[in-house]
Amino acid sequence: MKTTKISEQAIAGHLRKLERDGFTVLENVIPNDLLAELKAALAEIEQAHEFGYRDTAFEGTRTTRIYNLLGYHPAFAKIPIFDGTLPLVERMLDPGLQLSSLSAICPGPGQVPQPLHSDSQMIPLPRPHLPIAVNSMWALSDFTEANGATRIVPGSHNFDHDPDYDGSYETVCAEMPAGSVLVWYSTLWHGGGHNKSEARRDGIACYYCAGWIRQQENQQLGIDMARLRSFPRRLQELCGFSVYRGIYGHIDNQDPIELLGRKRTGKMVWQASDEVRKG
Ligand SMILES: O=C(O)CCC(=O)C(=O)O
Repeated sequence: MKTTKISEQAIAGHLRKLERDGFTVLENVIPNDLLAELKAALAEIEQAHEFGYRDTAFEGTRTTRIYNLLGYHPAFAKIPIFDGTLPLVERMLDPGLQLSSLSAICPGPGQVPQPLHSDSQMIPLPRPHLPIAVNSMWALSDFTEANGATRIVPGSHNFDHDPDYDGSYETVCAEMPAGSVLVWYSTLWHGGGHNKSEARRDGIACYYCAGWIRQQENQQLGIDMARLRSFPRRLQELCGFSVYRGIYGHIDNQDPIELLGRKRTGKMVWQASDEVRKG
């Protein structure tokens, strides 16, 4: 079987591009069978629920958005831990990262451009700052200028402010074929484009954050326990069933992974520091 794992060489190249531009595209990294599975899962949940269009300008009044995807279908569990992307994101943050949110973002025909924004603009830290979150957009259909591919202001991840909600800015369009993934630092200025085509643009945004800040979606409460127990361990950790650097996220000195019937592997900070003192 062909490996999907991103190589060290590819990671190094993408990190260079990310440092300069704030974004990079991993072209054709999603295997065809996974792409087909995700499209089928999206169609299945849309048939089962009446999601409809959203009703705010930011979310898009001609856009189908489905939040908390992990709660709806097991196929989506493959996205956050995909080895073609996660190792790159681990290098942009650190391996203690978490999944911040997983949502489908599908602007339909006639959807006007989304206001430009940065994904972490609600976090009250002076910019620029160290990386706190990383977003990625999985292209389930081709992303073209005509169907509203994500618009980007290259280099804006290093600006000292966020964009004005009604501002007009020079952007480039992140066009990519279906099966590709756009990755960007949360501080990058970007927004969905104008869908002037006759078809929907289907994407899934897989948003990660550092292990020491709050997740955007509350996955510990939003996904039912039976489903959480069925996830691979790494996904459970990303969903917040983990302890960052042996302290953040503990429950009564226990690792929350134990609530899912697993044994903790790392030491709590107190045990680790006692061992250091004992020499
Ligand atoms: O749809 C897109 O291309 C970007 C969406 C986005 O940035 C958001 O909703 O925060």
